[in-house]
Amino acid sequence: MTAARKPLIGIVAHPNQEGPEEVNSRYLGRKDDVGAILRAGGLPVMLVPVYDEESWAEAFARVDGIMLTGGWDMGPEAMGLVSHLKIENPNALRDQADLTAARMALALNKPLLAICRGAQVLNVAAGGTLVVDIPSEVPGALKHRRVPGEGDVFQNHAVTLAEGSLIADIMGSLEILSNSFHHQAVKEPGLGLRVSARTADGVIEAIEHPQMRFCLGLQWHPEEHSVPQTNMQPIFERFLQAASGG
Ligand SMILES: [Mn+2]
Repeated sequence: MTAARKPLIGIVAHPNQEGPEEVNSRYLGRKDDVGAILRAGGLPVMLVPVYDEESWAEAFARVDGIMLTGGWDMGPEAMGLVSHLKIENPNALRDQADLTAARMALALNKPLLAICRGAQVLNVAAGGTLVVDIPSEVPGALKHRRVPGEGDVFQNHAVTLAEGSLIADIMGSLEILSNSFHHQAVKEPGLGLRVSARTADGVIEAIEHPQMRFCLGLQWHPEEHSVPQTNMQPIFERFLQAASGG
């Protein structure tokens, strides 16, 4: 008897944004993202931003699910803005690759797990808007990230999950503690998306698409095991279950 075929999860790799040109021409994936998929029983493969249209289409036909990962801000063009002073370290190549992946996942009803920046990309791909800079746009905003010199990378905060939502069902609770390391957030949800989690300051922490097999955008980082009180692995397990046709 042969083992069941593992679902193939396409993780969109990102351009290296640090250093000289020869270093910038490399594409990266993060150990924690890959590890979370492996632990949940999936086979992660990297999709690279230099694919042409035909390669994207073929890659999409083969993978069983798509994962968009964390990173720097989206650029103004990707968000439909002329410019914005508070955008941090955007990369047009990455925006284009992530948006292509999100749009194809939506169009093909492919299971999609979008983390942090990925959730923002998902929202923009569906026609939604973003809070470009939380501290200046959200009155009374909680702290959603730490800056260098403040110790641990992550700020932790409580998140309230919407009753009846996919994320509440996965977590088995309407209140969780999550890590937080983001500068932007979803503002107006895109077509078909619903808000399924917020922090006490009203910042949107999760979006999902109830009409899709599995489409979840999380503002926090479930792939990082920085909050021992909250087991995030069920998120990946449910994603893999959807990707394997369950
Ligand atoms: Mn947050």
